[in-house]
Amino acid sequence: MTDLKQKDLLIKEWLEEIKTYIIEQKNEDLEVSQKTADNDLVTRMDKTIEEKLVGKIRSHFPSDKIVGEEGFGDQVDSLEGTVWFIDPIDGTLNFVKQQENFAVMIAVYTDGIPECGYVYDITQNKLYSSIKGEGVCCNGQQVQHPENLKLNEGMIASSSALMGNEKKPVIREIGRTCMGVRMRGSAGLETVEVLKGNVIAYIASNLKPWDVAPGLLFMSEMGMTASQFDGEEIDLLKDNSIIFATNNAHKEIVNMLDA
Ligand code: 2AM
Ligand code: CA
Repeated sequence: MTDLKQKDLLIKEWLEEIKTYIIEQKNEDLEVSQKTADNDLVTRMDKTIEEKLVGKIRSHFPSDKIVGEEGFGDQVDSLEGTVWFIDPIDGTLNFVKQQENFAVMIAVYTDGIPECGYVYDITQNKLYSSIKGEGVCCNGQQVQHPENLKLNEGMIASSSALMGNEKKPVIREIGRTCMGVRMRGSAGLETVEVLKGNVIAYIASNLKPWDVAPGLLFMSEMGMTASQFDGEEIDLLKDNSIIFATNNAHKEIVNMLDA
């Protein structure tokens, strides 16, 4: 078995442990607190899950670097070597308010090239995973490539922050050009909607590296396009405003954003 396959199995084992932990803890006090704003929350679970994952990575791969949302990782200013991206709970507001529509996310990159990525929809029991070159699977079953639809042939996903931003009316114009807008509140799960073909694009502003790291691999494995709003490559060392889309819809969205 290759090192990458072994790593993939190990990560999947860790994710199963995390799922069991979340299910066990779900009726306990989440100890919710605010970070940068009223709707930017963190819970005891976000912190504990990240701490657990960082501990496992450090014990198995001590020379790798870790970029994590809750600060248990490293200060990373270069993508040289192997870098792990961890979002212990993506969609924390959903986790607190709905106890569903959240995901645990991990991605591993070496010298800026993706190796593997994971988005685990815990309550739906659906693990989306990818090893570079092998496409994307859901619970081990290959996800089929969606049709390369144009903007007026499907719906888009976006964030409420971006859709409600009065300084960016073009986003609502994009929303009117397509068949409808859906907002799920988890960057990872919105990305999954794109690769399944449920929406033709996900457009969101100021996402953190851990919000997009697995999705970037998923998009390339599905032959779809991922970029920043201006069409430039996504940079995993900074915040990015991103478009994940079918190739046709991507071209139209970049043109509209540029107009
Ligand atoms: P999070 O739950 O891990 O913070 C919500 O539209 C999506 O955007 C979620 O995936 C959320 O990730 C992400 N996001 C990134 N930055 C955010 C912020 N400052 N406030 C709220 N959500 C943010
Ligand atoms: Ca998070």
